[in-house]
Amino acid sequence: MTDYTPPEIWTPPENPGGRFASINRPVAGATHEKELPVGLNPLQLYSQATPNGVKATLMLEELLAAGHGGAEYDAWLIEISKGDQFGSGFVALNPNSKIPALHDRSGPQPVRIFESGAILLYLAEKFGAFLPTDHTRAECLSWLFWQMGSGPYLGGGFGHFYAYAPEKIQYAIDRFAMESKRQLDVLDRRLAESEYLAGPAYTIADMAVWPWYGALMKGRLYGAAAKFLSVQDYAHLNRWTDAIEGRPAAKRAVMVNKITGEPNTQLRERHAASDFETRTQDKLE
Ligand SMILES: N[C@@H](CCC(=O)N[C@@H](CS)C(=O)NCC(=O)O)C(=O)O
Repeated sequence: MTDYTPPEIWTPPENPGGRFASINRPVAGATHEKELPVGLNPLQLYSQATPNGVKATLMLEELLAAGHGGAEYDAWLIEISKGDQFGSGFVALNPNSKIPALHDRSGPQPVRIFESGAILLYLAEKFGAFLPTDHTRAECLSWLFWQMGSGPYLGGGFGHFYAYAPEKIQYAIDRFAMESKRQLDVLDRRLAESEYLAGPAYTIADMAVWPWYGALMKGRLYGAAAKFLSVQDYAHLNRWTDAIEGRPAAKRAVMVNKITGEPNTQLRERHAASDFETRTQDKLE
């Protein structure tokens, strides 16, 4: 138990501690001038391979795999621990200073898109793909928006207090473990009755949910969190996780803008499909 009593008016602590403390600020806007690089492809992605970033690269890689050549993209690294998201060029694309952000330069009028859910929907509508047009469309949108609302409880709530906070606060961990387990059960029950979240087809709803909940199921999030939350109990969620995990586009998507883990799993920037092969060759030589 902490003996902290909130003052009448909050002021930022000098040293908040914990991971990410150095990039947390109580104000928005740019901290420094920095233009963003621009490549030759129609779509410019500015991101990092966090779960929110992987949503965008998964959709782009799936579009390319499905033959939508107009989805060719340059993926530039925004290193959030270094504060790249507060550069003036990035803030002009996303006033909320969070990855991923997309710039569509394919038309006469460039279009900026921020928020991963908006990026998925924008691309689905632009290419007429992975968003059903039948009665399952509403189900797809429901699960897409479910992820946008639920993910922060798993990440900013459970993940933060379980893995990143400078002290282990049982009340906070219990509260968010409870909610995370409930969410896993929500998904498991849906996937017991349906192959994918929206219905029989793989859609942007799955692409929004898998980078978070699939990563948790596979032990890629928050250290020992998979064991702590007994993820093996969710058989249907496991089946669905494996199905997406096996997709070639998913294998590529998790590498893009990745700067942690084994070197052969990282592709710092992506500018062409061949970058994946070059990276593998580089490591072999
Ligand atoms: N709701 C946003 C969340 C994006 C987000 O939280 N991105 C994190 C990385 S996963 C970020 O950029 N954090 C940097 C910061 O908070 O300064 C989305 O879905 O795109």
